[in-house]
Amino acid sequence: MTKQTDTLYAKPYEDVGHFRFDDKTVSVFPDMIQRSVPGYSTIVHMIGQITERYAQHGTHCYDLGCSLGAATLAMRHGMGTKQCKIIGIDNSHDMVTQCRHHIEQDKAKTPVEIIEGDIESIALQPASVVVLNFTLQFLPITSRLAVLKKIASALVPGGVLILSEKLAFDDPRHHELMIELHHNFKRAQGYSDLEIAQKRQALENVLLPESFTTHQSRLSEAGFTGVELWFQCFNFSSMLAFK
Ligand code: GEK
Repeated sequence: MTKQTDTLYAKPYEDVGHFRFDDKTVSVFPDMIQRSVPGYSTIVHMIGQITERYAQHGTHCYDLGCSLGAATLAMRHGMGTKQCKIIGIDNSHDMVTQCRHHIEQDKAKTPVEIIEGDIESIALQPASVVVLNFTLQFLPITSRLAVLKKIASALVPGGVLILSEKLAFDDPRHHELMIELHHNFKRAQGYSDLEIAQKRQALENVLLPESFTTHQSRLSEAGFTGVELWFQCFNFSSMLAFK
């Protein structure tokens, strides 16, 4: 993937507006997510390893909110020779166009289909691995249970959901501490205080983080039999939810 440096919030804006997954974001996305999400590469790499363990012959594997297909490709390469079909879904037209291009350049054999659609309304086929890598956090809170119920009922026995999310913390001191540590991480990645502040403002009411306990109880309510936090760095996490 080409890596153009993310300077979207480098100049001061009178009104930063809401963050959008448009062509400007797409052009800098690999750099943006890499420098903004601590542990992103590790998580994507591990999605490949978890797929290797959980993908079941003759089922589907989904990457919901696939963006440019990083997790889709990790799944494709982790799959080995198992005969599965991978489906990536994203509701950003610009993301989907660029994602299809990336997938075409990859020569692995597992079939991949990239669909432009909304994960709230799309129907799912029987699946063994479903990935929501930093996507659920962009859905309205009131829609999240229904999406998770749909995933739980599509998963075959022994299937798994990999759910990566930015977290909130119940204790306000811990919540602020994690935000501060994350901002230090971004500064160390070369983002200025202005970029950090404007991006934070743009994501206000767009990215809605929740606590691990909230995710855990919603996942149980949705029909998952167990949930484990397998990765956390500051306020960024990834969970496994088992069917
Ligand atoms: C990665 N998983 O690189 N339906 C479909 N797609 C959606 C919806 C929706 N309702 N809402 C948001 N999206 C990727 C990173 S980015 C995370 C995921 C981030 C899509 C949105 O268009 C975007 O591409 C993606 O979810 C979230 O492993 O930018 O922090």
